[in-house]
Amino acid sequence: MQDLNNIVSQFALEGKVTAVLPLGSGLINDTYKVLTEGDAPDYVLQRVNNAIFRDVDLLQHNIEAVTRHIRGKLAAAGVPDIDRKVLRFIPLKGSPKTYWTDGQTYWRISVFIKDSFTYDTVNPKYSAFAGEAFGNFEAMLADIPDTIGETIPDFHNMELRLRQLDEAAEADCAGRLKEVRDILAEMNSMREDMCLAERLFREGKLPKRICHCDTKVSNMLFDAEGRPLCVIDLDTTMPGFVFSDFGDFMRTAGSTLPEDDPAYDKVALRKEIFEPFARGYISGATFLTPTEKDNLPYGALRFSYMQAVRFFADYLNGDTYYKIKYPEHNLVRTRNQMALLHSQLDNFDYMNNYITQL
Ligand code: GN1
Ligand code: MG
Repeated sequence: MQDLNNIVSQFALEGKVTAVLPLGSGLINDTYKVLTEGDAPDYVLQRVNNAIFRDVDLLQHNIEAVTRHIRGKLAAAGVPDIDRKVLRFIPLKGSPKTYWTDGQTYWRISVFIKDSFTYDTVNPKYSAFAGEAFGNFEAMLADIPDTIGETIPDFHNMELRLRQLDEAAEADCAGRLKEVRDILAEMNSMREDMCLAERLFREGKLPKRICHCDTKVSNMLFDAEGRPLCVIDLDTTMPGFVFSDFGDFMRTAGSTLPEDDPAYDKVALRKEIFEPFARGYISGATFLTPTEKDNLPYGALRFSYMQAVRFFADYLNGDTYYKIKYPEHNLVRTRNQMALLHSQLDNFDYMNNYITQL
């Protein structure tokens, strides 16, 4: 265990630190809340997982550019209370850099937004606002002047994810494949359909835009009433297809159960979330082309499938990527995401009809 107080002391914080406590449920980085005395803000300390995010300098450069640009847009639009609507990262003492490293581990600190909450689900009323918020997020970034690099190259490339699955199955290094061949066979039967976005891109029919690329519902802050405040977890904000942001929200808030719940027969698409979220998203994402809009239901399928493929590949690899709490955790996640995919497939015509009339 590293000396967190020493790490915290590298940053130009206000107030005297009283405690550093674990926070959040992310599967990649380690997150802590830094409490301070009196009126000074509390903070969020994160250790960036540099085995996954190999170029932390690029990553923080992206995040600084994205938050600066959004801050400017909000100010220009006269939005009140901007500090609750966009993250603010703290520089080091005596340096403008917003991360600290001892050469092995990488750390950063942002201001904790007071009276904000994260949820693993969202009610129908506020999912319209959540859709609008993610749509707006992309709309605001459409004219960012900085170059935003890929913090994980080919992060949401379905063809690459399938190649990684092939490699994991081929190597079978944890000896787990024999028990779960049925899952692999089913995934393989869907490959072509799920790589539609990559084909459209090659044909010049689908653009890449700066997207958040991790819009699970727990990556948004809400106020006490449940209204969205601020989009967080900006590590994967990079060029991608809009399906990423639509699909990942539908995968999480748009499911009856969390991504690792083993009650597979109860996993289903929540229409009462899909409808307002789609409406909100389309109203916020003012730039959508017809191809992007028409394929949003595919975006939902794509992300349940992609996440199932990623969890499954990690299971076959012996759990080297996602944090797990028990040995079968990634398998349970895989089956859960496949159950969601089935429910979304059952509702594919319904989703298409709904989007068409918007
Ligand atoms: C990871 O960092 P976190 O826990 O918000 C993952 C996402 C997955 C998600 C599944 C960098 O997100 O892509 O969708 O877990 N992030 C990375 O819960 O791989
Ligand atoms: Mg997160």
